[in-house]
Amino acid sequence: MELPVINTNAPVAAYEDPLDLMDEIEALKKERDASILAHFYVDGDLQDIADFTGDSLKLARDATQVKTSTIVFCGVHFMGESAKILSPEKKVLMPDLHAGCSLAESCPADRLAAYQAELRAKGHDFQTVAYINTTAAVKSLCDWIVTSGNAREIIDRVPADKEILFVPDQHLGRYLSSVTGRPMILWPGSCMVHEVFSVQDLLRAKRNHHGSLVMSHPECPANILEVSDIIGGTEKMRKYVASVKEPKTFLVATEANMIHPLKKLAPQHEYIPVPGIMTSTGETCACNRCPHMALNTLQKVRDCLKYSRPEIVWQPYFSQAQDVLKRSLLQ
Ligand code: CIZ
Repeated sequence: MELPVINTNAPVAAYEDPLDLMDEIEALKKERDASILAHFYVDGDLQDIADFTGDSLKLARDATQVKTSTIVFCGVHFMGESAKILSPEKKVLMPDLHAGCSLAESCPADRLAAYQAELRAKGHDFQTVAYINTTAAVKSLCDWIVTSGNAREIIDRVPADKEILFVPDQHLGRYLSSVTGRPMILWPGSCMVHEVFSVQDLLRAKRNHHGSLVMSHPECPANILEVSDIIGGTEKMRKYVASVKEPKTFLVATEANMIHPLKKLAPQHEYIPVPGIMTSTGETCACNRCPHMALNTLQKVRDCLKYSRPEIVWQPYFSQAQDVLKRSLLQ
């Protein structure tokens, strides 16, 4: 697994008071007729100023409902793209267009097209199901798009006589195959954040917190899922903690910013983020934070509202991606 390269020569943004920035953002939102959508994996301050928060499924649907002419999407690139594709008439801005995704990067469109052709040449009769963490160019080559929130329902829609090629997350694909009973051909991608949880550390934390429950995202590898009490995407995690009235301790194996909405919704519980482990040294690291999500800051939100850029611009292949996104997320 490649760790993100940190550019120590990059200019450091001058400190600005978060409360002043929030006031500026509020005023600019009105001036620019904008709404802010924020994923659960961005910093808590951004979630607090957002008009809509959620997982990528909810946010893609929210994007089609917002009344303003502009959307500022605090998340990663594929999420902004999906919002633009589903709401082409809106201006979609992102605080930082470099906020990518290790899963999306693992599956370039040309390699997927070549692999699909190879499978067809070998006689496979399949449909391609893509996790939403893919580029629009990849989506345009697929039959279905799933999120952690709708995956089982969508997989049930794949005709029983078809094989399934699942891209790009091998761990999510393996998990979905086990819960749906559908065999899958798996693309070998994985998420840089969910890949780094150590099962030994998780078991140690469980021993140290008697009665705690392990709650894991299905992007985690099988050895983590095997010792988990609750497996689900971020919306499922929220629903679960809200349904438990008795105070509990949850060991949470997903992006650490997820603790923010969990605490807000169900403050009776204690939430402990499972730490990541650097495979190179075996040391605990802050790698349970997604470096791409971390590119979203209050300053950048203010600046993108102020200058109306950077913007997700409509691309010719968005039309094909629109068909599959609509069919999978809106119908
Ligand atoms: O679907 C999403 O938004 C992702 C990437 C994770 C989750 O479970 O919310």
